[in-house]
Amino acid sequence: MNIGITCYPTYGGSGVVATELGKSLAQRGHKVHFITYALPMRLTAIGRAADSYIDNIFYHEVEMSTYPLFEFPLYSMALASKMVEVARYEKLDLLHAHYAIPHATSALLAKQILQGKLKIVTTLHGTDITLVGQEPSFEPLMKFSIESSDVVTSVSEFLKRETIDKYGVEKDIIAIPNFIDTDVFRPVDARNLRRLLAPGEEKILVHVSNFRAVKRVADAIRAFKIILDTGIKAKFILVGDGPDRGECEALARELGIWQQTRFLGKQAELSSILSMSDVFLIPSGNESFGLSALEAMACGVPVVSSDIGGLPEVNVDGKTGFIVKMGDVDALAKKTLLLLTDAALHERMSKAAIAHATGNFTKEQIVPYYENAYEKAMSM
Ligand code: GMT
Repeated sequence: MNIGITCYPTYGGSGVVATELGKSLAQRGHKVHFITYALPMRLTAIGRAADSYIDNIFYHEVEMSTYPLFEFPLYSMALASKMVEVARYEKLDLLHAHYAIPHATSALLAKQILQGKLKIVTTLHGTDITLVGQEPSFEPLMKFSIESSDVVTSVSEFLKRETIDKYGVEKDIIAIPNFIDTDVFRPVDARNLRRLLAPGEEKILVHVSNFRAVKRVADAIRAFKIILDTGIKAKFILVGDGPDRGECEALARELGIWQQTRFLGKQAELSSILSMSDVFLIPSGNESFGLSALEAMACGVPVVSSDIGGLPEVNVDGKTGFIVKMGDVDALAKKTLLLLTDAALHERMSKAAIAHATGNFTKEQIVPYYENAYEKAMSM
């Protein structure tokens, strides 16, 4: 098929999923056209230009000109126009929009301009749905964008339920979980890196996110303080960047644990950092799936997560790690301590994490579900 993909090309789960999906579809023989305002992060960071499948991947930049009379950039309209151009000249079969608002909205406008000769598949990642909680006036637009798409998918059963129950959306939604590339996310020998970051043979905790308030990174830092207070020697590696990073750094200083905490910022190569770590912490207040937890599991790192959203669909409590009540910092510390102090338990959960991730969430297992969704759209 000839497929257009639109996503936010930044350091966020939805952009990662869209990019990895595009790469995988190209490997499976499809032609893939990314229609985005910048080159998707993982296309440059992990994309291997020498691979033959790169031949099937095309990038079309959405350019936004500024005009003095209009105060704000016209992103959604520039995107719809670019979608029309690419669909027309590249003869796209369908457009896959990642996010109902604003990407499916632009895609539907493009479809109307092309007089219906384009199928629209929309994937909900959660941010688009929670946005409506903050901006209730977007609700009609969100419902329209979902209900008018030919096929809609969501990244978890939780998000599917939430969209239907909470917002009364009347549409069949297909839940397709996030996936990992096991050539990239697998246990690798990271002993050198471990020696560098934990020269005193400290245990290593890790967190990866974009440091938004919803990630509750401060909970993880407070739990780390409780862990250190038991006398355990440990380091906490925090990867990523975002609005709360400054506050989190200040908190680590305030709690007197700065020397044991390392903020690494955005990192393109994650598998070594994950592979050298003992426990992955994800205490989010909202998480429709939790791709970063899945990536950690694939590298053999047990996860201690909150009980929110789609996280229990990824992390199996008592098997691949532990689940604690969102906001319960003591429980977060207690369960993490169990993994740090019981080597047999850690090994069991590490193996189970790899087995769960590779047994259920590989690109080979999941991408065909997207192909089915595309076929369903084409048959409509
Ligand atoms: O979590 C973020 O801040 C990024 C966000 C996004 O919209 O890119 O991630 C969402 O989509 C990911 C891929 O489907 C999911 O794994 C994340 O759980 C989801 N984030 C939230 O629901 C907060």
